Amino acid sequence: MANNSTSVPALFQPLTLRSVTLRNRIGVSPMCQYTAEDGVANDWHFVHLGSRAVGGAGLVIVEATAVAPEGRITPGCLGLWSENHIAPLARIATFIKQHGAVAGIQIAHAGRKASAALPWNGGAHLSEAQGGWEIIGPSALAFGGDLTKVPHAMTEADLARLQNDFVATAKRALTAGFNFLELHAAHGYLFNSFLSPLSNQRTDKYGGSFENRTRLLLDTTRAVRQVWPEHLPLAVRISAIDWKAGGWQIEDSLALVKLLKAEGVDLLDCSSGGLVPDAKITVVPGYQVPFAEKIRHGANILTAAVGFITEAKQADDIVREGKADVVLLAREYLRDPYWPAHAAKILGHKLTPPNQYARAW
Ligand code: 531
Repeated sequence: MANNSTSVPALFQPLTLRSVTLRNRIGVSPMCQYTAEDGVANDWHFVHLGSRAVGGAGLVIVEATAVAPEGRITPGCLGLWSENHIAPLARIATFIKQHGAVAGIQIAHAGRKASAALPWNGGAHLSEAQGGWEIIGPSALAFGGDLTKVPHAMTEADLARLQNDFVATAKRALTAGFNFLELHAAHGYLFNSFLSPLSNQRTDKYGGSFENRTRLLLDTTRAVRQVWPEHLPLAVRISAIDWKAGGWQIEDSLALVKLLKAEGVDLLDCSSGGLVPDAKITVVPGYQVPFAEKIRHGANILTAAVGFITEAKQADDIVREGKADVVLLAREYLRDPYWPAHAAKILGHKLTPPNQYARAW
C-alpha cells in the first residue's frame, strides 16, 4: 500500500498539539515503576522510557512524578520537588525527543493514597516506622481496604502550598526539556479526592457544591498554565466516573472538562475509578473508551483513551471512529516496547525504523 496521507491508518496519522507534533496516535501511558530512590530517576527509567521511544511511540509520558515528597504513592515513586531531580529526567527527555517521540511527564500528588508499600511488597499503607509518612487529603477520611491511614484535612495554607508545588514542578519539568505536561487528577489521588463527594466532605469553599469541589483543580490548572509555555500542550487525566453510587458521574466530568478547556487544557486523558476500594468495575477490552468518546464530543476537546487497549485494529478503530485522538497503552506496553512496529505491520503500514534497526523492521 502506498504510504501517503490517504492510506496511512488513522493510528499512524500525526497529531499537532499547539507547536508539538506527535508522529502517530500511540502513547506510552504513565506507569509507575516504583524504582526511584528519594524520587530520583535512574537507569531503569532511562531504559524503560527510552526503549519505548525507540520502539516508535508518538508520545512517551513519564510516570506519576510527585510535586512534594509526601505526594509519592510509595517510597519508590519519582519526584520533581527539587532541582536535584532535574538532571536524570532531562537525560530521559532528551533521549525520547532524539528518537522522534514527544516527551511527556505526569505530575501528581497522591493525597490519601500516599505512603504505601511497593506493590510487590503488598501495597498497604506504611507506618512511619516502616518508612511511611503523614498523609493529607480534603477530609479526615481513610481510603479504606489496605490504605488505612487517616489523612490530615488540608488547611488553606496546605492548599496554597500544594498549588505552589505544582507550579514549581511544572517549571522544573520545562527545564528538564519535557514538551508535554499532564496533571494527574484521577485514580483517587489528591485532585480526584477533592472532586468526588465521596471523599470530600469539606464545608469551606473547597467542598460541598460542584463549583467548590472543582476549585482546587481549576485554580491549580490556571496557575500551571501561566508558567507552562503557551506553545506547549497541557493535558489532565481524570477518572470519568467513580463506579460508585453517590459518587462522581460522567455529567460531572463533562462539566469539569468544559471548564478545564477554558483554562487552556488541550487534551483530556480519560481513565476511571480508583477513588474508593469497593467500586464495581467491569474491565473488558476498551472499557474506558466510551468515556473518551463522550467527553470528546460533549466537551469538544481532544481526548486520550486508556485501559485494556492491546490490539492494533482495536486501537486504529478507536482513532478512526473518532472516539479518541490518542490511545495510551499501559500493560500492553510492559509486554512489548515495539508495539507500534508490530501494530504497523498488522495494519499494513511501514514505519521508519531507527537506522540501527533498519535491516530488521
Ligand atoms: C492503576 C489504576 C487504574 C485505574 C484506577 C486505579 C488504579 N494504577 C494507576 C496508578 C498507579 C498504580 C496503578 C496511577 O495512576 C499513578
